[in-house]
Amino acid sequence: MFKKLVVAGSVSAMLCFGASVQAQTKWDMPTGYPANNFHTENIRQFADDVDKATQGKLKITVHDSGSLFKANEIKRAVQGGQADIGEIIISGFSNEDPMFGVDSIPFLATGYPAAKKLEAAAKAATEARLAKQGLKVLFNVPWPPQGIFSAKPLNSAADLKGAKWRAYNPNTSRIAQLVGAQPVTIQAAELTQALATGAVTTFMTSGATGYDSKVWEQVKYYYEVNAWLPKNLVIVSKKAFDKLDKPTQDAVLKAAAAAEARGWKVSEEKNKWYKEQLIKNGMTVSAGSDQLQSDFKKIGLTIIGDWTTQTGAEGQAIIDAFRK
Ligand code: PCA
Repeated sequence: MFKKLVVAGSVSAMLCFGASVQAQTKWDMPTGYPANNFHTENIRQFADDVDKATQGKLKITVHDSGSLFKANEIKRAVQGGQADIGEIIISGFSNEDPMFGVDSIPFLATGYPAAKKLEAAAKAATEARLAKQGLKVLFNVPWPPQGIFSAKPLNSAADLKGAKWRAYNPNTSRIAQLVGAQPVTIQAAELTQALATGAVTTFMTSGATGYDSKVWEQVKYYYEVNAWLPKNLVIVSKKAFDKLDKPTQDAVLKAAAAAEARGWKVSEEKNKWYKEQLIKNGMTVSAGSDQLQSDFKKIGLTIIGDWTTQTGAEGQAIIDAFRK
């Protein structure tokens, strides 16, 4: 009897020891953008913060540049459990649900304070949809305002007819369609290559991606129309998150809140720096002619009209809350 108890005791001691060793969790985190991009740097800091706060109990390994999954495959990978956590550009999925495209409606929110307000107005609707897909949003960070890059100078939207236009989400494809350009979907990680081979000559993005992709080798003009600020979201599989113990979950949420605040700040601060780098590398940067601006504003009105039709009363309520 006594012997049995001792054995039982040591078995449970072993189990305890085993459990504490196994309590380390490892997450692979695919992201879509290069190592020196400000989103990626912010995410690495987030992973380090989680590591420190949990004393190594949760290790997040960041795989940048679309190396584990291409940028447009990351959402499905996290939904399907092939990755536990990942970074996505939410407007890339507006074909799945128009709500995902709210931050890429041209000229709705054109600066940081407005983008923040729009984010707050659309947050509940966006997160409820993702929750239904088993996804929890940990934090969001905006890209700097989107402008037009072109190999040739542009005076109006008519100058874009027939151009090979790089798109990164359904709204940028739609813009190509509206100006009579040929849309080609290319992820940021492949943009430099697509420019080098002449697959595309014009596109909308931020100074950040212009700088990351060294677009000045082929592209000489940047028109800062500040059309919208698309957001990247860091999403985690709800299943993976629920498996963590409470202190670890709290550490993740705390690091995520810090990453969101830091990311918004860095995005805004670096916006000016990116523009300076484009100029330093020989690009002509301007606001664009009145004609170009008014042509793009018209495109914005078409797209917001489509969006409110698609999203109905729910979408209208978001626009109203944003404009209040
Ligand atoms: N850069 C990303 C998305 C928006 C941006 O500024 C890209 O061009 O793919």
